[in-house]
Amino acid sequence: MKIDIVSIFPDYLAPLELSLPGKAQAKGLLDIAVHDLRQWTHDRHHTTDDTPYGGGAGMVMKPEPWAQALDALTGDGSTIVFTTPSGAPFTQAMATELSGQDHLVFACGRYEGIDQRVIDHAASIGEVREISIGDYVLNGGEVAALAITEAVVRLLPGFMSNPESLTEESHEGGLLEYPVYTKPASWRGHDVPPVLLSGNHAAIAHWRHDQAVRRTAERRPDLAHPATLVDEGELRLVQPGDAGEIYTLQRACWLAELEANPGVEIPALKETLEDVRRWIAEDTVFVLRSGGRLVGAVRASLHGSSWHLGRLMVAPDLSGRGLGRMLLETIESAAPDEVGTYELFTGARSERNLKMYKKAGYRRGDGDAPPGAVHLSKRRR
Ligand code: JEH
Repeated sequence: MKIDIVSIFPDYLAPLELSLPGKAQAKGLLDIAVHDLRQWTHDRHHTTDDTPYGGGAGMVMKPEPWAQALDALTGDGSTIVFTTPSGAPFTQAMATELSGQDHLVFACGRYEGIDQRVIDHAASIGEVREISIGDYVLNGGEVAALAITEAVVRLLPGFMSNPESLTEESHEGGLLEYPVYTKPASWRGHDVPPVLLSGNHAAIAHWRHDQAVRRTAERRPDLAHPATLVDEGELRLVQPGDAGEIYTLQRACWLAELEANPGVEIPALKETLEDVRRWIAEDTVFVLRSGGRLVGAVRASLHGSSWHLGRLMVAPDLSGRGLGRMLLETIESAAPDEVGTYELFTGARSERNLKMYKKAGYRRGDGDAPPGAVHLSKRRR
């Protein structure tokens, strides 16, 4: 792979040419060259910026030097990457895509960015990507080009010393990593979790998966959980747009509950759509979709060290398929670390629910239940 990087601060990227992917460069797998944009200026002051048409703060990079740089550096099959705050968010999938190209040219802007006609021109001579490395403001595109280069170069065949670690990482919309430990087993009063010293490989795998799920739910609610993808459908954290369907499903489910428990006050049936919008924003809520249809949901909120579960619902036509149990396990595993007890209420005569909760390890709790309901609880294992 050939990588050309153009910047008015080439020193910023100079280490790339030498050290970083040194091994790959030495093996001839990779050739990185950094270029000073000013070599394509022709005035005495090597001017690269000018005032913006239409007014406004700051300066804009002039088109002529950029066009000359791109014309000089690109050829058939070049991919031209503009790092820009208004680019598409950089992902591991993009790194994989870029690592399959023969030639990348990074255009690193400064000031308020590059005259749009440079990007338009680039699209006529190569494949253009406009990429951002995240929603924060940098002073120029160099750091972004550096980050993208590092992510791409480590994917090149023969670059990473241990190819196993590449196949293992499926960071594309997956779970975050579990925490890692090394010797000593006890350090400054902090012990390595005993399961990791147990030699029980199944228990270790289970613990690591559980840690990964918890971390992901806590830190990255935007990520889909492959752990929660099942044959029957897709289990995801709720989104604001789910409110209407939850409202409708809730009315269907708790009407059946009212029939099973005549005379019981059922808050779920008194709620407005606005109420649903409020609690899906406040609580931890998972929804289950099947073929695009919302067929299940569950919610929980933290009260001290207790995880209060509720609104476990499954579309009546899909009952008896283990979907409720799956929602229950999901909301349990999304509980934060400090949770010691799961608690919930269900109808005293809701035989099906009672059976499922009992099977899942729930027992009659000592909490006050509203009339016609029972309080159930379970210790976290
Ligand atoms: C920054 C290339 C070229 C600074 C501000 C504005 C944002 C907000 N993830 C990234 N952050 N910044 C860059 C980047 C990438 N990739 C980046 C660059 C250039 C990349 C010049 N700059 C500096 C720069 C204007 N602001 C953009 N807005 C609020 C969303 C505020 C306005 C442009 C250029």
